[in-house]
Amino acid sequence: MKQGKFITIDGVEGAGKSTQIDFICSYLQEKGVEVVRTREPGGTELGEKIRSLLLGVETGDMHSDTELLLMFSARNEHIQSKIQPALAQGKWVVSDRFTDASFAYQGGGRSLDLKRIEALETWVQGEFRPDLTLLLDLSVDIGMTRIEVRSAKDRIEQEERAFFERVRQVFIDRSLQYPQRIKLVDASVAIDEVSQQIHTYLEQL
Ligand code: Z5A
Repeated sequence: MKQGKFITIDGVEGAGKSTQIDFICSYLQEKGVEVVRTREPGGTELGEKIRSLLLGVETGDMHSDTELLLMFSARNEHIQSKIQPALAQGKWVVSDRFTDASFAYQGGGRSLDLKRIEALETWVQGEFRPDLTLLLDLSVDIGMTRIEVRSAKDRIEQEERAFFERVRQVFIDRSLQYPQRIKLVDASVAIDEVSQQIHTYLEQL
């Protein structure tokens, strides 16, 4: 059976994920690959509704476990109804964020037990993991400066600086734990230089 590749891109706010996904999709399409671009939380009709609940400031306070479970509920829908069917058709799927974000934001940021997140990962995904994860790394300060121009912050973006430092640290820890899959990209340099690093990993894939 034909099987496409699953690429995810992650990192702290303002790391340049959206910018680099444009590059990744163009690059793959030039190679004749059929690409499905998607995002988390979201990516499906139901997932986008869950995203509104998760990120909407009007949602107000939410227990950290509820936040984690909603992330995985949206993810289950995403995998079952969008990602796996596309891969089975030989398409490549590029997702703006995936499970590493749950480890970083809910595990690091919210200080939830990483073992409990692993249990949910196994429940929802079994052995399913991305073929390649590009982790765009840069300091929290630079990332914040890049998104300062935006009008309003979402529910999670309103967290304090220490939250995002913990998020970044978990991302880095995971890139050291899974070096075969997670490639750390220096996202502090110019856009073209970030794309160049990503290009090298895409060629390897
Ligand atoms: N979340 C979670 O908690 N748990 C989970 O399991 C999952 C997600 C899956 C989703 O937000 C939120 O959900 C996120 C994590 C949480 N929470 N927060 N906070 P999102 O992923 O949709 O949005 P985001 O994280 O806020 O991403 P972003 O801020 O939109 O940033 P970005 O896509 O990485 O960056 P960008 O839009 O490409 O670039 C930002 C600006 O910087 C823009 O003006 C660019 O032109 C500029 N830029 C980009 N690259 C460069 C370079 N290299 N140099 C200079 N300027 C640059």
